[in-house]
Amino acid sequence: MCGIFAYLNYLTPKSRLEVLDLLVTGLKRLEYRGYDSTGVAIDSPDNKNIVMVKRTGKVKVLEEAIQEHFSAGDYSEPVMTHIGIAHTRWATHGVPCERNSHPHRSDDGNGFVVVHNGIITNYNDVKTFLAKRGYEFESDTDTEVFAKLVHHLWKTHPTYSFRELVEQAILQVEGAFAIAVKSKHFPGECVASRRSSPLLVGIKTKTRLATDHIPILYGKADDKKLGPDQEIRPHGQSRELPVLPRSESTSEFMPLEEKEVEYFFASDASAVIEHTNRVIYLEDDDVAAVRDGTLSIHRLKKSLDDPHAREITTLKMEIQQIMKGNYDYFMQKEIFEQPDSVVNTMRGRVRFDGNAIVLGGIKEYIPEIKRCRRLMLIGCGTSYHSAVATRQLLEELTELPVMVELASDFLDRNTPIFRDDVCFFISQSGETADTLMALRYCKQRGALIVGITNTVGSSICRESHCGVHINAGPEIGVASTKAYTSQFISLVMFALVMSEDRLSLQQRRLEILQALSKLADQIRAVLKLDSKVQELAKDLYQHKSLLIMGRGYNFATCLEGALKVKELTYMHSEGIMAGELKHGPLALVDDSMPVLMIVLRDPVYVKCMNALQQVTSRKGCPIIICEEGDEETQAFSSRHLEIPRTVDCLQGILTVIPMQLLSYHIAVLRGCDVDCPRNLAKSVTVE
Ligand code: G6Q
Ligand code: GLU
Repeated sequence: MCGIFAYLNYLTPKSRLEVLDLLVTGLKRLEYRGYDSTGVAIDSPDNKNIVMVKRTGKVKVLEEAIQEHFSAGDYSEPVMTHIGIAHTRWATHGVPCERNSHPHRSDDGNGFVVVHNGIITNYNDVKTFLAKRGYEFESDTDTEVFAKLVHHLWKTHPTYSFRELVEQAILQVEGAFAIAVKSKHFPGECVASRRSSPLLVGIKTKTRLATDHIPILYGKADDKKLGPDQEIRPHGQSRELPVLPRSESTSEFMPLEEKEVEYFFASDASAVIEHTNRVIYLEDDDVAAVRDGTLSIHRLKKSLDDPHAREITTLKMEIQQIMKGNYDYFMQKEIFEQPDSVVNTMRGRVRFDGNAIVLGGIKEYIPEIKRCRRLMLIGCGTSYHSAVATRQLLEELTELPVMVELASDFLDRNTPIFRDDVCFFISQSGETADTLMALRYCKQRGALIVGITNTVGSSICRESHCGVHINAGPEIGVASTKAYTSQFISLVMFALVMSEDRLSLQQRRLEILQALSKLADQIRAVLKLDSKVQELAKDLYQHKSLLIMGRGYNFATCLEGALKVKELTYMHSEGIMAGELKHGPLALVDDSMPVLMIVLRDPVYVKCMNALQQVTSRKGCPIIICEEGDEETQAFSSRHLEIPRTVDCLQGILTVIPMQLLSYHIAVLRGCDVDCPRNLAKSVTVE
């Protein structure tokens, strides 16, 4: 989920030191994406080997290591053609350490080396397949299987080209990835591909390119099979390797052929813009290959709506702009990433066709968790709110008592903890001091510790007995947004796992699974409310306070919405449980107090309508978040935001998004620093 940068010079003399410099600069441009370790691979001076340098920590650390490593040996001699690959890693499989850093290699001789972003979800099946054939693994990553799979295919299919080998390997892997491969056996060639993770190719030539399009070459079914003994078993099912199609050139188009050319493969344009503004954005399952300085783009299967060619786009943006995409702030970008980040959280875990859920990181512990006395969910700030949001569903599907606790308060109270408690520690950063202290407190008392974090290898990860990585990708804005929705989904998936064998709950589970499958599209629909929310922000931004009311499954949205407003806009805001209104907060309501109410068609609808009437009869004119087409509720106010209908326990994901957008727009209107609100830090490592 972080960064790939690869550089190929063809008939353009460059020393290996210059190439390393380009690679390091490329990685620096991708630093904003967040990462935990780095690495590069180039050819050795005699071209007989590939040299790799990897480091945990910042690109700066890698740069220093490179200076040290390459000071001896002849790396300053210019070479006509060379390919170097580089990577920033955001660990998903295996802690950040040198051993797990990319590039990963196929064998001792570094025959094939690979950089990869994303997750190979069936890596365990591929690993078993390769282990049976004598491959030994040296890292904990999913990526390594890819390098070794290409090597296996190379050995069994000596006639295949480099590109064909990578294509065949891609056919075997599932998940989301962007990948770039370099090989000792195919000098001067590079093959790259993507599925759900971004990747583009930058092209730099001395003269203007002869074409604006790169034709796409399609696969043709071939009768070669790998043989019945060579099966990869995806998700425990037996599946023979498919008939392998090999793509072939069609005579209609010629690939891009240039004499002197440089190619850049990168996760985004920020890494290439200083070299060239001519780029091709690869589409899912495109395989881009450079051989003899010629770039070609291949697809294995042709679909009816495929274009004939990929267009070469001319970038007109500045680097700063590109890093944030079309967004002004990282927070805004992260809000809009949620249709993808929620899918990444579920990827490889939820199988909608078989209604099955596997959480690999806690699978072994499920029997023990089922025997526990109670579940405790502990966190701070937004992470705590994700516990509030899912508590009711956890109670329903686990039939266990569930306590939700703010880590700081939990410690202040010296809360009694028992050996048969299961304690969940929820944290985006995995480093929050209060949460970590609470974890240690519970661990000392013998409870089972489950970590729910976004940062592999963080302190909370390391000190937990087991856990779930939420895989939301790096979150840069201080205000947490996509981590919240991914924490929410991780806890929902846990509840679904716990109820797998409860017959009476099957209908409910099915309903939730179906709703999960529609969630990404529904989030997209909610994000379309952006301009309407912006208009509402214009009404609100000069006020001093905003009350946010709701109950049931949406109470957490009120708390989280109020936190977002406070931290981003410095305005007072309060999340109010609608049932508590008449016990005090109603006194605040008059015709000038801004109020936002969440009123959805769920089991507490009638009670929410009561609260709405209590507010309107005190001359309050609330903004209402309600369901699409719910005219009865909308009749109570001229200002409303309609969200799509989903199952009650997932509503909180859809209702929090307008709150994220609202706080963002108010902050912009008030001139606040959206990504770094005053007095706050992304990782709170002090108590
Ligand atoms: C919210 C903030 C903050 C955060 C907590 C806990 O927008 O980011 O409330 O959620 O500081 O942080 P962790 O989730 O990293 O433990
Ligand atoms: N899944 C790979 C790993 O854990 C790649 C992670 C990334 O996107 O950087 O190493």
